[in-house]
Amino acid sequence: MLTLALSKGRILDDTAGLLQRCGILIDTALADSRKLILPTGDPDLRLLIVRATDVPTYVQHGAADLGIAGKDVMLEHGGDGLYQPVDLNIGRCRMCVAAPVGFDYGNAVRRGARLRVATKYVNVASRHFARKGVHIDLIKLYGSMELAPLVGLADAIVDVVSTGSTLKANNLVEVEDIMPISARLIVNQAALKMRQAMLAPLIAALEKAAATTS
Ligand code: PRT
Ligand code: MG
Repeated sequence: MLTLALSKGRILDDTAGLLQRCGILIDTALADSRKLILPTGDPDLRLLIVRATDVPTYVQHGAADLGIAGKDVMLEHGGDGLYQPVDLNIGRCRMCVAAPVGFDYGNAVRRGARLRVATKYVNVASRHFARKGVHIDLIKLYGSMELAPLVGLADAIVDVVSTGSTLKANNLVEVEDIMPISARLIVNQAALKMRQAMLAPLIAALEKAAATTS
């Protein structure tokens, strides 16, 4: 029996579509229920539905053999003990720096101002600003980063953006693009060796389905 950990929330629908194209059927009624372990049409494959940021933890410790997690999540986690063999081409968005309309971010950076940056992506943000030589004070948040600059908690935020409508609705603009983000297949390194025969066909099927995702 293989165990695949999936993120509940916004990428679950796209993930279910991808699995379907690999011939893995999920009972959507069950997926909408409160069950945390779901069977699939394949008696040798079950799914865990967990919080996005917990997916790498389940896979790292071998509680799941493999998982699907955003690159944003993997960058924060660090990816220790995990193979990331496939870009699944779903959950596309971009990591960026955003600031209030009217805040001259470029000027603040040029004159070496110390910026207060609110984010849940503290590792990505520290690396990004260190690379640019910008001094920052990081403020760790767990959600709704967009609020922070509106109430004077921060000068800027680092967050993922897809349509841009959340930024717009809160009078914020993207001032720097950090990197494109998409969901990744992650595999427990020990499982890849020990359970190669079961894992290889599933990884190959996911890779093929991802390649045909527009
Ligand atoms: O909700 P919870 O705290 O449990 O976890 P989460 O918010 O990290 O997970 P979830 O389910 O919201 O997102 C899971 C994954 O989806 C993330 O790890 C990303 O890889 C991917 N993803 C893709 C996104 C977005 N697009 C996205 N737009 N994750 C979050 N957003 C948020 C963003 O943070 C911002 O608040 O959506 C808002 C912006 O959306 P637009 O369309 O207005 O730009
Ligand atoms: Mg969320």
